[in-house]
Amino acid sequence: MTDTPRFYWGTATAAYQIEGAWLEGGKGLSIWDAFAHTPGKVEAGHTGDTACDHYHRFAADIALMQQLGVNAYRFSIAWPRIFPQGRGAVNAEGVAFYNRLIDGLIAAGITPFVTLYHWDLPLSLQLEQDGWLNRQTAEDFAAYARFCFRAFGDRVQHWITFNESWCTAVLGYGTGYFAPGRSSPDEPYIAGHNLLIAHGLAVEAFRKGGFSGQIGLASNCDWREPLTDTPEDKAAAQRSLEFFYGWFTDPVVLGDYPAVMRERLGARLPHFSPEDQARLKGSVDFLGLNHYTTHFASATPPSAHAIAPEDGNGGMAADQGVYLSADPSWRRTAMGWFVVPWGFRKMLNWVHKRYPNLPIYVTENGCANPLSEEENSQCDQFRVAFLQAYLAALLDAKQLDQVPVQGYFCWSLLDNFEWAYGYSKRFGLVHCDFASGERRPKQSFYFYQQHIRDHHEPD
Ligand code: PNW
Repeated sequence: MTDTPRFYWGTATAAYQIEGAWLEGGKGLSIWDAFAHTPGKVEAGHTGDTACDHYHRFAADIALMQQLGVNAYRFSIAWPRIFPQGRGAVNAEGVAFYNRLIDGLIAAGITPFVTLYHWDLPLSLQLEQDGWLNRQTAEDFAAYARFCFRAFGDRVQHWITFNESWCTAVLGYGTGYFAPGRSSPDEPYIAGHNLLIAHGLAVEAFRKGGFSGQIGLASNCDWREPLTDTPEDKAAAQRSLEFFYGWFTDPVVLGDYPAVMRERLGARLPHFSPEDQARLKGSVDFLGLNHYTTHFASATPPSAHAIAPEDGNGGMAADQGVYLSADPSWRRTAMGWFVVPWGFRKMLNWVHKRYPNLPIYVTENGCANPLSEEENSQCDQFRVAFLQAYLAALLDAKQLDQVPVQGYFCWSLLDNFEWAYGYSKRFGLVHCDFASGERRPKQSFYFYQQHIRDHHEPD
């Protein structure tokens, strides 16, 4: 099967955020099951136990996507549904579920983009070996990935090993806002290192196994605009981008961490062995970018409108020597994230310039609507305006700047479990009533549907 170079218009979700059925179908527990069940970790004590009940309603969700008109769908496989203990015995019921989902998508003319890790590490690997602090978890991930390539690779041609390793490392091991809830200055760099090693091992298994298709990463990055024109602020913005997107992209394209990270972190940043380095260099067929917002960056404290670290860069500011701030006129989403469409265009250009020759997929972009529940359930005009502006910026980058963007995945198809915020933030094109499971397309659903019709590229 060859990959036709058409543009993919899609939506994205993640297993723990939508599936529910946390104790069904032979699934093992994940670190997010444990974290959400720990009092005080998630707003209002919400959990993903039922979420959107997608495990039972996936056929209806495929029908919604058909109605929307997308030709691609990015979802994640729950590792503990395949290997309940992280390794060893396979859970056939879990494999059967993803077979049904993949077959249903293909029958509907929707290309599956499969993420292998969207944060739901099997709990046993956390308890037995400290999760991503231990290289053994990278070996276990590679075995799980190899199993998925064999089980689903006859139909899946687009693979993403890791979603937002920055979040796993910084929020999971630095601030502790996300599972496993650890808080340390150095562990983010160790966890990040093992995530990269895991990616390298998985891609080696993919390529040596002779599977067809493409494999890459979905890494997040916010744009950093120099606060002033001084060389110091320009360098601060560049440094911040290298600590953010470069941290996980330089190694898989160029073979090592950005020089500025090594300079500033010294021995706190682990080294790759020559074997790991050889595996990593050139280990992506495309670049995935999850993009949500923009900040100003400066080398010295801004005189006004500073962003608190916990609001922006997750506490790694001291390591970077960068201060973040914002323009008070920028609108904010319900997450408090700034709406700056021109930052998206600059971000895409930066990625292409630093890593030429690689196609780019925008693997996530979207917003949590700040309007009231009533407006949010139908007339999500804030989201319509957000998408209108960000999609225009995308098309400018693609058409005017010649950035090789080949796909865009709106986050998210459905309102879902928004991690530490529980169900209090709604990112969906489709409203979900979490009590009844009922789905109802919002205004943004019809907006995106029309956008896809207007920008359809023939196969
Ligand atoms: C991403 N930050 O999460 C994830 O990939 C999705 O699962 C999530 O629902 C979506 O974006 C919206 O939040 C992020 O603190 C979580 O910078 C936190 C941050 C960024 C992305």
